[in-house]
Amino acid sequence: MNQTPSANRLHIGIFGKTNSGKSSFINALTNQQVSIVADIAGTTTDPVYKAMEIHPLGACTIIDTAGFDDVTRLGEKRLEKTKQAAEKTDLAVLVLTAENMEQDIKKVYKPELDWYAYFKGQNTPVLFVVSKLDEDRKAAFTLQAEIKEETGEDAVLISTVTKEGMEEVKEALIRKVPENHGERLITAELVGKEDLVLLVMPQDIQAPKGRLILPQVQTIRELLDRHCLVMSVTKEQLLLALQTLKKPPKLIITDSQIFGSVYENKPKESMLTSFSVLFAAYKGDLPYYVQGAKKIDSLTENSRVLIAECCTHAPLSEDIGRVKIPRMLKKRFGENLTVEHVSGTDFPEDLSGYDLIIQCGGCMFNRKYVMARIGHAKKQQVPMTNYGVVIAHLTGILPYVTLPES
Ligand SMILES: Nc1nc2c(ncn2[C@@H]2O[C@H](COP(=O)(O)OP(=O)(O)O)[C@@H](O)[C@H]2O)c(=O)[nH]1
Ligand SMILES: [Mg+2]
Repeated sequence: MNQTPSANRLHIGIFGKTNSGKSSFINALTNQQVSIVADIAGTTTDPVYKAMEIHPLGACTIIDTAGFDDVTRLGEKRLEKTKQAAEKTDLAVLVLTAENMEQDIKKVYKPELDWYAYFKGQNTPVLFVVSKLDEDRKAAFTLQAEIKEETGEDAVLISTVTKEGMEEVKEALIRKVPENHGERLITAELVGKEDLVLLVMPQDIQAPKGRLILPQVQTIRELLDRHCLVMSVTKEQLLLALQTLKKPPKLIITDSQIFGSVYENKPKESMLTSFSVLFAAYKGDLPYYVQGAKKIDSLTENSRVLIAECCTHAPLSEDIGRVKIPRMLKKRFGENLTVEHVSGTDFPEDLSGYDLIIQCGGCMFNRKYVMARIGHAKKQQVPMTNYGVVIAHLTGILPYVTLPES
């Protein structure tokens, strides 16, 4: 694993009308030919996600989107995809071209201003970029002043032809990076410097050959960064490890599948939690998930449950989401219980028909996107939980799991 995981990258989404210069802007920003530039409206159809290092921003994912005024036959579908891209966006760039400056800006730039309002509502910082400065300087400056008056934002003027303004764009982007981006911790307040942490990680047939799964890798890396003492064992070596250690671990993190047996064998003083619960908190809203999991108890045979998994074909999560959880639920509430599945970024806009949503661990999604989904569920007052928390609840271990607070 040589790359920053996609979910941890700063997602910069580029939005604007078709032909405003979005794709050219990305190419100028990255000094690469990432996006196809053309003077035919609607060249960028599906959003293009491109991982790259931008000095000095670090690891980013740049999202090039279709113009939000795209009125071609596929327009509506594209708008859907653009909305999804917006939900993943940590930092939004709105690209505008100065035109019709004699008209009312509120009319000409209504889509841009509406999107600006949307991002503000999501607490997503927005950078306005006025492109094609080389074509009409006066108009660009007028637009900049209008944007300032309308939103209070300082737009950066650029030309992707002369590269004027591109350094300023980078400086502005750095100022706009959300303050807490990348600072969230998986192990939160549960451990501190020099604490001993024991990881129980079965490497069974479900584990990929020759490597560790992403949550394990990320947890180990974080604990090392936090100057903890880290020991990893499989289930069989747990007792030997505990006997060998001079003092009990401060924290034990286990794969949730073997939580019960680890709980029975752990020293009294050691806190115990699971990777999936830590990641539920890291990626989403743990208190809402716990509340949602408890809603299971009031389901009936007539209930409808939606299971949403991010990977379209990962055997392990398929087993949990496609087989394990439905089996557990049907066993308890009857075969007639309705369980529906969606995968990838498919997620229904209307959730009102569901009694419960169960989201996968979301290791491929960034926190922003998972939180946007939770936001939809909350707004429609539909309980939502995730795989790790549901399994902990259904197997009765939830009360014994140490939950991170922040
Ligand atoms: N003169 C000038 N033309 C530009 C500039 N940026 C983009 N263009 C042109 O505007 C057209 C649309 O650009 P493109 O990046 O594909 O726009 P998108 O649809 O928003 O992605 C292309 O013909 C570009 O060459 C610029 O800064 N100056
Ligand atoms: Mg484009």
